[in-house]
Amino acid sequence: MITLHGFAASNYYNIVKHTLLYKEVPFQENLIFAGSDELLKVSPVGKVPAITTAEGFNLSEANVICDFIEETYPDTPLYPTDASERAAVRQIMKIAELYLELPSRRLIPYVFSGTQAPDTVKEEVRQVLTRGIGALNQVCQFSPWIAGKELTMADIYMHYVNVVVKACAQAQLDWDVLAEIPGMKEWNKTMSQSDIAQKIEADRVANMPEFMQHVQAQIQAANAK
Ligand SMILES: N[C@@H](CCC(=O)N[C@@H](CS)C(=O)NCC(=O)O)C(=O)O
Repeated sequence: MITLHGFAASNYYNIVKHTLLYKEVPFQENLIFAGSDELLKVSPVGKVPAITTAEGFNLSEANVICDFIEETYPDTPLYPTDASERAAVRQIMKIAELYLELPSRRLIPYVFSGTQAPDTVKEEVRQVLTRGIGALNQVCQFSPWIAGKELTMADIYMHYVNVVVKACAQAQLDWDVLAEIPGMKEWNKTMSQSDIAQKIEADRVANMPEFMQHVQAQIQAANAK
């Protein structure tokens, strides 16, 4: 059986968890936070998520893990068979990561510490997000799914990217980023109503207090240096 390493408050972790649940692949969860030696054994850069297969194969990076799951468990496919359509799905995921997720993540330390990011940082983040919004407005279809008629990996990926974008941009930039992409909010609501998304959200909420304790301990340790 696959072991999924990480914690339920992580949106990257939840991309993989949603994929496993959607494909009905049996797995067990190993609660582990970033920054531990145990995680480094299965994830070379020490980030969540990682998986270990029954054969003892370790793999990290959410989209790489999802592609591995897709290839290993091709039933209930999450990518189209046509190469162009498949590439279009990956394009949405890449744009979402580079131009929405990663710039938003620059604001996370300020969100966690309850401080405001410097204006220069905010401006840089705003510029990258603006590019991402422009790109997603060109490539997202919402007809009804993000890449067209079928639900794909891009739907799962974007749904969990939006968790971070929403929280960070609202708190630090006073900006409702999802409202800038017509159709995104309605689609996101549909995504959040699935049984899988609701289970993942319940697990995320349950894990939050322990995760925040971990974050506070890390902040205190850094301040003590
Ligand atoms: N590129 C990685 C990013 C994963 C990531 O940033 N995970 C966060 C948790 S949501 C993490 O482990 N952060 C700890 C760190 O940056 O050291 C992926 O796609 O899996």
